[in-house]
Amino acid sequence: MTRETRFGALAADARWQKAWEAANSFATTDSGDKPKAYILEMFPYPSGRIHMGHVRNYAMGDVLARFKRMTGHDVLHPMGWDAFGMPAENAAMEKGVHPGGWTRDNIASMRAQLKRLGLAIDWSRELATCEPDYYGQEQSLFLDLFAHGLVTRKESYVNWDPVDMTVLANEQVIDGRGWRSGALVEKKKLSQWFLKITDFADELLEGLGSLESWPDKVRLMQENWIGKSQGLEFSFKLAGGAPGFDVFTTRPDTLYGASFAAISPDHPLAERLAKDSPELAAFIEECRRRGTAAEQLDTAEKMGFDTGISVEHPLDPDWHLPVWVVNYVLMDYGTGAIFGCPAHDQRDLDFAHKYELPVYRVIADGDEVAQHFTGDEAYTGPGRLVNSHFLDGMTIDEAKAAVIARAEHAGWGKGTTVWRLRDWGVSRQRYWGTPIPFIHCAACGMVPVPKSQLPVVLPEDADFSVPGNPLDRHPTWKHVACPTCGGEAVRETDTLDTFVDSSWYFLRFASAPSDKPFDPDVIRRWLPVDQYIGGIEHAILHLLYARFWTRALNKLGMIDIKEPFSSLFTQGMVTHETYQAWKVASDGPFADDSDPTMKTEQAYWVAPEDVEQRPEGLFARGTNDPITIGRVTKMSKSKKNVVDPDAILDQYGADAARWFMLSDSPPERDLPWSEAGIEGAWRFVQRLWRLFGDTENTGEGGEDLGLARKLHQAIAGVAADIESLGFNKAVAKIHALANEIEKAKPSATRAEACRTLILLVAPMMPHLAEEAWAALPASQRTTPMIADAAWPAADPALLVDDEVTIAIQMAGKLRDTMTIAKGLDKDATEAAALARPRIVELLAGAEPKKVIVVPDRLVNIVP
Ligand code: ANZ
Ligand code: ZN
Repeated sequence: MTRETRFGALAADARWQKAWEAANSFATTDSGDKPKAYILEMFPYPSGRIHMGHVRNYAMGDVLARFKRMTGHDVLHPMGWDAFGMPAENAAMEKGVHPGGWTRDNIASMRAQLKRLGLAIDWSRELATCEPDYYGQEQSLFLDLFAHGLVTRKESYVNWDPVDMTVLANEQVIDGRGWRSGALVEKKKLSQWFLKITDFADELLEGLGSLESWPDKVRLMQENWIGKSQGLEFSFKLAGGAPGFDVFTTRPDTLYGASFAAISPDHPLAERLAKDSPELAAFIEECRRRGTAAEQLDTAEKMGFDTGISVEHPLDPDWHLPVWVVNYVLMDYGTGAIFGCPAHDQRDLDFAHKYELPVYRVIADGDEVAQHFTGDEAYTGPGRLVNSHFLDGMTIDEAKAAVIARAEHAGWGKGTTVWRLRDWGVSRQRYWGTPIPFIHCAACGMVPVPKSQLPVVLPEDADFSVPGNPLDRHPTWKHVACPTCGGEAVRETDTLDTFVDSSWYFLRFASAPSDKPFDPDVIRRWLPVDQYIGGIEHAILHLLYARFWTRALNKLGMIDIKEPFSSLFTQGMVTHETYQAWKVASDGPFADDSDPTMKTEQAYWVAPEDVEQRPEGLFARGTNDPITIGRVTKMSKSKKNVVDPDAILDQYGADAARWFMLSDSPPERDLPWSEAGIEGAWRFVQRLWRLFGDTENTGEGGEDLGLARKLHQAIAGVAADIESLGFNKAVAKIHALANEIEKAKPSATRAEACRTLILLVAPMMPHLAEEAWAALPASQRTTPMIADAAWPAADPALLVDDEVTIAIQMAGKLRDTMTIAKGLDKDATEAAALARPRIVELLAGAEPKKVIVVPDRLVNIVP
C-alpha cells in the first residue's frame, strides 16, 4: 500500500466503516473468561437528524467502548431508538404522514448519520420502542406489575383542551392555554393508570447512597424529587370546638408564629363552604383555571379568600386563627392544609403582606427578638425560639421535638413523614405509544389481556385529521370479545407514557428473546450497565423511573440487580455563538435605525454559515444587514446557532469531529463549538498522519530513554484518563507526546513511539488509526485490524521519573530550585544545594546555622 502524504479522511471513513461491518468487528462477545463492560449512551429520540449534542455523547461512549475492547473486556455497546411520542403524532396531524412512517424514515436517516461517525456499536442489537416486538414485551411486563399490585387505576386531574377535546401534557399548556387551540385549559377528572412508584419511595431514596459513581448533583436532584419530609400532622378544631381539618407542617417549632390557617382550593372544606358562597366558588374556579403547578408555587402570585371562619390554636384554644382558601396550598401534598407562619416562610410572608395579616417572629439568631417581624425576607436560618412560651430558648430541633411530644401526649397530633413523590401517571390519550393491555367489560370489569394475546398492536389505519385520541374513535380496533366471558367489550385506548419505554430498554439490549422480555441468565451476565452517559436533562424522571422499574422487576423476582446503572456520567452541552442581523431599512416604518427599539423589532437570527465577513464587518449573507455577535448558548434551531454534523463530516471526516468533541472542555462542561477548534483538530489529524509515517527507524540511534519514559507515562496516563472519562486530559497527553516525538532524534525508540501512538489514538480516531495500522509492515501488527488490537502495556520501570525538581528555601522563603537525581541522600542533596551559585551569593560566605533536607522534596537553609 503506497502511503499518501495527506490523510484522506472521507475515503478512509467509508473504507473502514465497511471493513468493520464486513468483519462484524463490534459484535458483542461473551467469552466467559473476560470481564464484561456494558457501555450505554442514552438512546436518541428519532427526531429526524442527529445534532452535535448526539455527536459528543456518542463519541464519549465510543471511546470508552473501544478502549474496553482493547483492554480485554467483553463489551456490550448497543444503540436503539426511543421511538414513541408526540412529535410523530404532531407530524401526522400537520403533514398528513403516518407516525410510523415518519418515525421509521427518521430512524433510517439518523442511523446512517451515526454510522458515519464510525461508532463501535453492535448494530445487531438495535431496537426501536415503536415496534411490536419491543412494546409487546413491555405490555407483558406491565401485566406482571399489575399482577403484583404495582399498577392501579384512579381518578386524577388532567389538562383538558375544550376546543380540541383532548388531554394535554403539561408542556402543551402554555400560559394556561392549549398550545394548538389557544383555548383556556380546564382541569378535568379522568380515570387514569398509575404505577405505584411511591411503594418504593424509601428504597429509591436509600439506594442513592450506594450510587457512589453518580454525580452528586444528580443524586441530590433525585433526593429532592422524592422529597422526604418529617414533621407533625395535627388537627385544627373550628372555633367553638367543632371538628375542623388536619394540617401538615415540617416546622412545628414555629407554631407560636402562626397567624392564619390555609386550605387548598380543592380541599373538601373549601368545596363545602363554596356551596353557600358564590364568591368562594368563583375564587376556586379561578384558582383551578390558573392551575398552579408545584414548581411555580414559590413564584406564582399568591391569591387568597377569607372564609370568615376560624380555628383554635392547638397550644392556646383562646387564640383564634382565620381560615383562608389559598392558591399555593396543593390538595395532593400532606393534608392539603397548613398553618401559615409568615416570619419564617417566604410564601406565607408574601401572602401576609398582600392581605395584611400579622407577622410574628419566633426564631431569633441574634439580638433582634421583637415579636413584630419586619422586612420582605422570611427568616429560615438557624436560631433559638423566642416569643414562644414553653419553647423559649430552645434550638429549632429541640422545639420541634417538644411540640411533637406535646401533641402526641395531648392527642391532637403526631409526628409523621410525608413524601413529595407521587404515583406515576402513565396514561396518555394518544395514538403513538404502547397500548395499555386491558379490556373493559361491562360484566367482568377491567380485564387484563391474556399474555397469549399479546402484543396488542396499534392499528395502522388511524385517522389523524381531527384532534383527540385516534384509538378512541377508530371504527373497529377497540371492539373485542371479553377474554373472560366472551361478551362484547372494548379495549383500553390509553397508551403508555414514553418514559415507560425507556425504563427497561437497557435490559432488552442485553437479551432480546422473541418469547419473553429478557432472559434472566443473560441479564445476570451483563447488568448493571457499567457506564451510562447522557444529558443532565434526564437527571430526574428518566433515571428515577428506570431505577423504579429495576427495583420493581427485582421485587417480582425477575432480575437480581436493584440499581440499573453503576456509574452515571452527564455530559455538558455543545454551545455556539449566536448571530443576530439587524434589518437596515431605508424607508418604510423602520427607517429610523437610530432608535434601538425599532431595531429590536427588526432583528433576526442568522445561521453561522450565513455570516459573511466583509471589510466593513459582519453581514448576513446576501443582504446589507449588519450582524452583532450574541451570547454563546446551547445549539438550538430557534436561534439558528447550529452546526450540522453531516456538513462537518463531509468537510473534515469523522475523526477530526470526534477529536474536537473530546478536546477542549472537560466532558461534564459545555463545549463551545468553533471553526478554529474543528480546524485545529483537522490539522492535528494530519500531523499525526505524518508522524505515523515514521514508524521505521531511519537513524542510527538505538534507545532514547527520555522518550521511552514519556511514551510509557503517556500509555498509562491516557488509559487512566479514558477510564475516568477525562477525555480532554487524554487528548492533552497525546498532544504532548506527539510534540516530544516530533522533537526527538531518529531512534529505535522514536519509531516504536510512533507505532504505539497509533494505538493510543485508536479509541478516539479509529479511522486514522486503522489507516496507519494498515500501512505498517505486517510483522509490526499484532492483529490485521487495529479494532482488534490490544492496548499497549506500560512498562512500570519507565513510569517513574529518575529526576526530581526540588525547592531550596532560605528562612522559609523560596530562593531557588534544582533538578537532581531521584532518591539522592540527605548529605548529597545538602551539598548540591549549598553549591548553587544563587545560594552561595545569598550566604555571602557565612556558614548556615542549620540545613533541613527532605529528600526528593526540599532543602530549607536557616542562615
Ligand atoms: C408551617 C411552617 C412554618 C412551614 C414555617 C414552613 C415554614 P416540605 O419541606 O416541602 O415538605 N405545606 C404543607 N402542606 C402543603 C401543601 N399541601 N401545599 C403547600 N404547602 C404545604 O414543606 C412542608 C411545608 O410546606 C409545611 O411546613 C407547610 O408549611 C407547607 F416557618 O408549616 B410549613
Ligand atoms: Zn366479561
